Amino acid sequence: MLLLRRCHRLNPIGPLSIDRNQVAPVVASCAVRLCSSSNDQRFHQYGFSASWRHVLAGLLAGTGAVLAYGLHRHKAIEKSSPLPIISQEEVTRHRSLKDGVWVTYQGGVYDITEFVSIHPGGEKIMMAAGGAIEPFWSLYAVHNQEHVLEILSEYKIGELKAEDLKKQSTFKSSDPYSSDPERHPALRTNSLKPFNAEPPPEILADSYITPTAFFFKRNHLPVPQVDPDLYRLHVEGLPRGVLTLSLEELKTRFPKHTITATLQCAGNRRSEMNKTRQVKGLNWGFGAIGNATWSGAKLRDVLLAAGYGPDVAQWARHVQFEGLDKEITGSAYGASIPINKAVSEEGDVLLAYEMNGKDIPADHGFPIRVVVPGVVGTRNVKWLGKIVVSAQESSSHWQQKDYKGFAPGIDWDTVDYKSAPAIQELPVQSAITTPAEGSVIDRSEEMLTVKGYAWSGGGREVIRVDVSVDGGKTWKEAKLKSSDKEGDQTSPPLGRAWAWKLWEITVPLPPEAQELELICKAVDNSYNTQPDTFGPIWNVRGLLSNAWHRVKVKISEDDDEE
Ligand SMILES: Nc1nc2c(c(=O)[nH]1)N[C@H]1C(S)=C(S)[C@@H](COP(=O)(O)O)O[C@H]1N2
Ligand SMILES: [Mo]
Repeated sequence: MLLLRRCHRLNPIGPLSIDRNQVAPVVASCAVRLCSSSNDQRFHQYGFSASWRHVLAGLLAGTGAVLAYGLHRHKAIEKSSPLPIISQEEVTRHRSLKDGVWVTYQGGVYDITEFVSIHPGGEKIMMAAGGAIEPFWSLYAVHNQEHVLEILSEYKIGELKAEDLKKQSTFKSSDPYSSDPERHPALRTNSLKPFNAEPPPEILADSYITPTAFFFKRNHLPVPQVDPDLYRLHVEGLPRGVLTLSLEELKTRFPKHTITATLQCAGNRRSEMNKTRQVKGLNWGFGAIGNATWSGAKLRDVLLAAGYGPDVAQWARHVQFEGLDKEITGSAYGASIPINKAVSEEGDVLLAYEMNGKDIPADHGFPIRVVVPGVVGTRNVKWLGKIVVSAQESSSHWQQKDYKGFAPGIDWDTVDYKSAPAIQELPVQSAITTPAEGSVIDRSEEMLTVKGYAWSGGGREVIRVDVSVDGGKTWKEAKLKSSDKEGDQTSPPLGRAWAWKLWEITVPLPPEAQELELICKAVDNSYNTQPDTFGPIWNVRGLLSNAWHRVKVKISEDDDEE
């Protein structure tokens, strides 16, 4: 806990990224490349998964540890090892099947010539020949690393000369983010690695459906590359055993449902809360929210097919999701939702394979992501690899040690993550997208149009947005839109208002004012509304930031009258 707190202090992205950033860069690279990579899937396909499992628990501490701690120990190993000491030069001479294929790993030298032909990843292993294998494992390392090490140990032939090992430590590790997809340059980037970005604020409410390219992207880890042909979804925890589904099966065995749903990160509008008092987290503006159509199989249908029934309902309380993106420790991104939401016919939880009518793009969870409408972004697990029906919540960091709310008096020294429930349904939210903070309005225009979005969690429909142009003294009701169609005010089914409403209001400019404070606040159909200020809802992680949105604009003097 102490460590965790310290991490939070040091790094705005949170404790996990910090580990990665702080340890030697080689460790960072060794961490990831993902269980979903086609390599891994190949392991499964060829039945290698058993033999490749359990590999490098120690390895993960591995490369970095060698550099930081192991280097000076290596000299001792050199002396005591029964195996010969081999120079890098010698290793480098062994780069073909004819001369032998040697690699180094953590200061050991391995002759893997015989292994090449049975390597599940095929010829690719030859790229590592004559050199260190660590940088390649940073690309292809998988959850089953421990076992790889076991296999490797059978081929050990010597110890690398200590001084040559030292040289290796200066290797530029390959970047686990190097295969992240291209992104639109218009996005406002909050963090590059992992990639976190939001659209330019002014365009957010210009389209009821957020264009995919501009939809905010919130990744905790590198984007895993998944081969759709090799992709498998595992459904576990049910008495009938594991149900494994290919992408094709998900698409053809279950009816396709389409919903329009808004996704919001718990950290949306954190930057405003941060102005009240400093919080820890990515400095999101009000763009960590977007509205898209999602198509896929209903989670309910898949769970029923996997054997969910009244007997399971007796004990099952949560549905856990695991992503194919992995932390340095090998643990996958994960989260869970209450079972009731998952199996409810009206819950509309999707295993989505389409976003806005196209295959879900890499950044948003290709090929499958969970869409849990009405529920905080973090539970909408991308690159879904595994579903587990359980009596317990997900044990992942993101379920247990993050994404919870605390009282304003709790700080990093007193926070007890066990004391608060995980955020699920989000509170009511709204923001002004135009005009932008600080913009100058021409007095001769006489009228001012204010636009924005409004949404509430849990399927609660926004029934009203109140707007003030005088700092909250007087209020007017904005016009709500339920699509891009002019005047569309259709209501969704009760309790299933998953999508935001856009709103707009045109008001006369107050005659004397030189500056205006514009404010919006939304009301949902439970008559929940937003608090007026951030002080009383301030929390150490800057989550659930939904106080009235205030925008100050200036009014320029009318040129004609000068
Ligand atoms: N596998 C995985 N799923 C994930 C995440 C992640 O990092 N990995 N980020 C979560 C968070 S915190 C949010 S807000 C949403 C963001 O979804 P988006 O990038 O499609 O907007 O995805 C969630 N699902
Ligand atoms: Mo998030």
